[in-house]
Amino acid sequence: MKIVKVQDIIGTEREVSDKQWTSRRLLLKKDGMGFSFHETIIKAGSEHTFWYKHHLEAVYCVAGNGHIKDLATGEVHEITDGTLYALNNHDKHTLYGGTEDMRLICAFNPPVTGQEVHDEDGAYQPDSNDN
Ligand code: 9YT
Repeated sequence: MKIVKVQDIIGTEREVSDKQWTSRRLLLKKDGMGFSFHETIIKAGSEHTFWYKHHLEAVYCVAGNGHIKDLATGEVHEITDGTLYALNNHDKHTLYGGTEDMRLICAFNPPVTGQEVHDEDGAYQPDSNDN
């Protein structure tokens, strides 16, 4: 059994940030669960376009608020504590931080290795070492 405390991840290589978001990778591919598990903080008022072409992602909001826009349809959905969105079609989307920082719990399939960076499309490349 593994026990992971987010406070032990802060400031390590499992915490990745830019000015407007921070993500803490509680579980990565190397943890052997078949998915990765993250806590992502989206800053109030910020805007992010992501397109996980090679991953499926489920995201559950536990605090704060914001919106998500499906860039294929233009539909916008409110996100508050208790909302989950599932990018079951690798949906390209824009996330908008609301009036308070949004705290999101995310799972990725296949799992993120921790080495990925967002490319110009907001995607992470697939893991090339899939063994
Ligand atoms: C909200 C969201 O899509 N989070 C994804 C995880 C984050 N970009 C990371 O840990 O790489």
